[in-house]
Order: sequence, then structure tokens, then C-alpha cells
Amino acid sequence: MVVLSLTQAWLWSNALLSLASALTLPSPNDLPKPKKYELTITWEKGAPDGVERDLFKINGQFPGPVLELTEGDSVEVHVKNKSPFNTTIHYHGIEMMGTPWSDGTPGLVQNHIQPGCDFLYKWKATQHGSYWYHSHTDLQIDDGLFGPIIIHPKPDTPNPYSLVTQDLVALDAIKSAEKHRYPLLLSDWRHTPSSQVWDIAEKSHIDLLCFDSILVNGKGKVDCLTSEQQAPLITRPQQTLLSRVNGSALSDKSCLPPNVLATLAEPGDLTPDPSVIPREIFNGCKATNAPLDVVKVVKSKNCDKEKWIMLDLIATFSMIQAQVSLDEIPLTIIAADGNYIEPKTAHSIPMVSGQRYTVIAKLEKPKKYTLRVSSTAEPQILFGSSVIDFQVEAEQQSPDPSVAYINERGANTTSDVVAFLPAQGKPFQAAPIPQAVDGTYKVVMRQAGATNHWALNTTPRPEYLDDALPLLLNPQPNVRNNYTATIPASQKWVDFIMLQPRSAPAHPVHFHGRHFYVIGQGQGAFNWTSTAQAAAALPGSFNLVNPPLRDTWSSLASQQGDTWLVVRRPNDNPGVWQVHCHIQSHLHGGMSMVLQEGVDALPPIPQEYRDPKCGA
Ligand SMILES: *[C@@H]1O[C@H](CO)[C@@H](O)[C@H](O)[C@H]1NC(C)=O
Ligand SMILES: *[C@@H]1O[C@H](CO)[C@@H](O)[C@H](O)[C@H]1NC(C)=O
Ligand SMILES: *[C@@H]1O[C@H](CO)[C@@H](O)[C@H](O)[C@H]1NC(C)=O
Ligand SMILES: *[C@@H]1O[C@H](CO)[C@@H](O)[C@H](O)[C@H]1NC(C)=O
Ligand SMILES: *[C@@H]1O[C@H](CO)[C@@H](O)[C@H](O)[C@H]1NC(C)=O
Ligand SMILES: [Cu+2]
Repeated sequence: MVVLSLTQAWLWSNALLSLASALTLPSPNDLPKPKKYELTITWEKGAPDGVERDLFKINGQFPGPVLELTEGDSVEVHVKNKSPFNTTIHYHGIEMMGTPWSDGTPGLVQNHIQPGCDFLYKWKATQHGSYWYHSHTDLQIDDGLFGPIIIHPKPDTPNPYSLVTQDLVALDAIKSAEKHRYPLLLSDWRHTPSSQVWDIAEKSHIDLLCFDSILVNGKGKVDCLTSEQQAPLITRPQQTLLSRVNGSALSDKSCLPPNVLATLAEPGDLTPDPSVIPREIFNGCKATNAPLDVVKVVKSKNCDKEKWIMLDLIATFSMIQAQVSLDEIPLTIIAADGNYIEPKTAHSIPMVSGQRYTVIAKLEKPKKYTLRVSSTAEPQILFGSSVIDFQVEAEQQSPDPSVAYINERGANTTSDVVAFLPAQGKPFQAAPIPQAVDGTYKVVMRQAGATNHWALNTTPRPEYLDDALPLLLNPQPNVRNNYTATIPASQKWVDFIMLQPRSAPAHPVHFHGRHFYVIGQGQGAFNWTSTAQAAAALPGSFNLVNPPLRDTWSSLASQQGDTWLVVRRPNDNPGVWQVHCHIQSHLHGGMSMVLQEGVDALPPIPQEYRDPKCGA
């Protein structure tokens, strides 16, 4: 019997669906059982870096529990909101094939899950690799509302391990590492809840408020540097900014001070007012010695011939970008945003908010190895770490501290240190990408009238739309505004040309729904109307053969002039999808737009999503 998957069924029209059910749907007994999770959200006290504050917990823990799935699984996530805030849960990087209603975006596909209410998300794990779930409401990621998703590949999914080694013992050890992989969630953390931080940003029109620590899996400590320790770590761009204000210096939290940040406002912007920022946001650093995250890896004497580990690095950053490195151990990157790549070995990896890398490494000498996360963002010197505690049965562990490849700014400590370049992440067994597209959309990423207001396409998306009737239930194909693009189902492949005019930081651009190919990126004005013209003029800036396949990618900073990014994406998954900057304050400041994709060919929306009840 032909088994029609649920996903396929959802994609069919009503009429075909009933025909299909009559002919080919398996009996209920044959259907695979969905993998069910219950996530109960609460707002409680916690002290991730040794300083107590209010934060979100999920099932009593921060970060939330791992959703551990296998490619092909049907998944049901029952979210119970026992916090005092509206919320929604988004599954970052999950393409939601045929289930746009479970994407978790307020005002796009659902309304907020209000305090005391429930919501049942249903989707299918059509991919494998590392992902994460997180709130898509307000700045709740900054308050800890997230957790990891690991999707194991099906046994017959081709993998790139034989490009790492041909040795059968090593391959066996890698396969066993794959079964016991470790998610590592990397976050920048503040002692002040996000709603207060946003209020301060709104009053001061300064959005680069200090962080207090970096956490790995919700654990970290506060480090304070003296001005003597800061001095050698000050980067040249930071020095340039400091020199704008006579006599200014980094604050004791190692941040550019508010009066320097105020100089980032451009003519016409609302005037920043540093005086309304409470002193403790930038000053009053108090070091803590809270416990770090420890991954204990034990090599047993008899059964392990070699020990490999697989780590899923997940950047849950609110704002920063960082360099990630494991002391003394080169990392072999095998997947980017869940997609296998041709493996590349490096000593450090740059990550921006939302991105994931799956890495493997061979451990030999028993030792405690430090995993370092060092911010490379200008506003602050910020770094954190965790520990890989490697023990070998019946062997003495080396007491020596591990030797770092990178410093507190993510810079190499010796000239031998190699950093991974994301553009080198070529898909493993890449299928050819189409050389022409059916539609081209130009969007302008810009600051919108204040240093904390942003737009993804010229005009910020107003926040009140989060509480409107979800567009998925009421598509508006004729709407004309700058923050909505309507892409008819007839356009099978589409290019997005993302333009970034003068003076802005790099933005981690994230598309919901299907992943995209990063086909071009460069500096200077983008004078062309299509990718084909641009690629003909600047062949060195484009890759139409084996471009990276991602769901989150950093634009180039534009402090030295305009930059641009071109991504190519299939339009084969009808829905209402958000595109936005993953920096939480930029998203909340309006840097977001909506794609109504194939809304002329939407799958029938199940009644439970048309008419959600408070308690599911
Ligand atoms: C900063 O100091 C320089 C000399 O050291 C002086 O020329 C300049 O006017 C000062 N700028 C301000 C804004 O005080
Ligand atoms: C870092 O690498 C660069 C390029 O290889 C090299 O010039 C520089 O000296 C290195 N830094 C240190 C501290 O070794
Ligand atoms: C919570 O969500 C509901 C439904 O979208 C909305 O009406 C209400 O205004 C929201 N409350 C807050 C405080 O945002
Ligand atoms: C939309 O963007 C264009 C420029 O791309 C701008 O001229 C126009 O004013 C914007 N529309 C609105 C309503 O802001
Ligand atoms: C784009 O056009 C501007 C103005 O017409 C011109 O100054 C610039 O050199 C052009 N850039 C490229 C890369 O062709
Ligand atoms: Cu941004």
C-alpha cells in the first residue's frame, strides 16, 4: 500500500484530500505516533551567572528541555503558558512543510497564547540537525524563553563522515558520537529584564545597553576587567568611537559609555539622551564565581577504541556575534543550520544570533578543556566559557589548564589559528540550484529615525499587528506596504536582494519557512535590477554553483558604505512567513517583514487553528 504522509496530505486541496483519504490513507493503526512534548512556561527567580533575577523557565528549567527527534517524526508540542505574559513559540530553522500554522509568529499565523492558556503545535521533522525553539513575542528570548531541538538523521540519510576520515574505527566512533550529541546554547545575558531594558532604550534612544555575562546552557559567571586589562583588548573601531568624546573610556562593565553610543545617531534621528540610563546598566561590575556548564565525556577502557564528540553549537544571542573555540582541539564542522556541509576543520567559528553549527572532534588526552565564547561585537568586551571534562578510565587526568586558541575578543592567540569562514560551508552532495528565478524582491535594511528603531524594508512593521487577526487566516494579497511582500505560487524560485545603506552594524537575517542559498554578498552600491546582471558584472561576488544553504546569515556591516546580500529561495511551501533581523532589539524596533508566499495555494487550515481555544 502507498502510504501518503500527513505532510503531503495537508498540501493537497480539500477535494483531492478526500479522494486521497478514500484511496490511500493508511488505517489509523498504521500511522506513526507523533512524538509528544509538553512545555510549561513559568516566570520565576533564577541566578544563571550568580546574580538573581526574574526569568522564564520551561518545565522548571532554564534553558528549556531538549526536543530530541528523528528525521521523519511527527511532533506535537503542547505549550502551557503559566507565566504572566503573552507568548508564542517558534521553531527556529524548522521549515514547517505543510504546517504554516505551527510557525509561532504572532499576528502572522496565530494570536498570542495568553496567560493561563495553551496551544498545540503540530509539525513534521522533515530535516535533521540542530535547531532551537524560542519565544517570538517581544524580547522574551532575552529573558530565557528558549530551548534546543536535536533531530537525528534517519539511518539511510547520506552523511559526510567519510570525508572526515576513512578509518573504520574513527567512523564507528563518530557514529556513536552522533547518537549522544551535546547541544550547547550560547547566550548573552543581562541582569535586567528585557521589558525594562526596552523602556530604557525607548527613553534614551540608545539600544546598545550592556550585557552582564555570556552563558553556555544557562550557566556562566560575571567577569570584570580593570582598565589595565581592558586596554590591550580595545579594538581599533572601538578606539575610533571612544575618540569621538574627549576623555571617554570603557565603563567598568567594559562597554562603550552612553555618551559615546549617543554619537551613533544620524542627522534627523531622535536625539539620544544618555542621562536617563540608570548607572547600573553600564557600571558597577561585580564578579561572580558561579558554576560553569560541564560536559563530562568518559572513554571506557574496553569498549571505546577512539573517543569522538559531537557538539551542536546553537547561538541564542540577543545581540552579539561571537567567535567560538574549544582549547587545544580543532573542530570539524559538518553541518550549518542543520544542513550537512563538506566538512571543514578550524580552531574557531564565528556565530551570529540564530545560527547553528554541528561540529565533531577527536579527544585524546584526558583533561578539562575550556570552550570559549568571545564576543566580536564593538560595544562591549564580553566573553564566557564552559568545560568539556574528558576522562579516560584508569588514566590520570592532566591537571594543566587548557591553552586557548582565541582571546577575550575572539582574536587568534597564535598565527597558526584558523577561523572558519561561513562562505566556505558548501552543502554536502549539493543538488544544482536553479540558475534563473521567477521573481526578484529588493528590500532595504535601515535605521528608522532613532538608533533603536529599525526597518527591514524601509518602513518598520508596526507592533500592533502582532495582535491583529493572523494573516494566515485572512491573507491580504492586495495589500501594498513596505513590510509585506506577496509572492504568488507561480513564482517557484525567488531572489531577495537585501540592501544596507550607510552606517549600520551587520544584521543576522533570518527567514522563516524554507532555508535559502546565499548566492552573493558585497560592498558598494547595488546598481542592478537583477541578480543575473550583478553576477555578470561581479562574478567574484557570486556563487551559483554550491552556495551555502542557511536559515540565518549575517549581512555585512555598512559603516564604510553600502553593502548588499542576495539570497535565493524556493517558494514551494505556501504560508505566511516572517523575515527579520535576529538581533532582538532590532526585531522589536521594527526590523521585520512578512512574506505572503503562495497564499493563492494555501493548504486547508485545520479548524483547530482557525478557532483556537484558550485551553487546548
Ligand atoms: C577634544 O580635545 C581636542 C584636543 O585634545 C580638542 O581640539 C577638541 O576641541 C576637543 N573636543 C571636544 C568636543 O571637547
Ligand atoms: C593572528 O593571525 C594573524 C594572521 O595569521 C597573524 O598575523 C597574527 O600575528 C596572529 N596573532 C597572534 C597574536 O599571533
Ligand atoms: C495579549 O494578547 C492578546 C491577544 O493577541 C491581546 O489582545 C493583548 O493586548 C495582549 N496583551 C498584551 C499585554 O500585550
Ligand atoms: C516605502 O518605501 C519607499 C522607498 O522604498 C518610500 O519612498 C515610501 O515612503 C515608503 N512607504 C511608506 C508608507 O513609508
Ligand atoms: C553605482 O552607481 C553609482 C552612481 O551611479 C556609481 O557612482 C558607482 O560607481 C556604481 N557602482 C558600481 C559598483 O558600479
Ligand atoms: Cu539587525
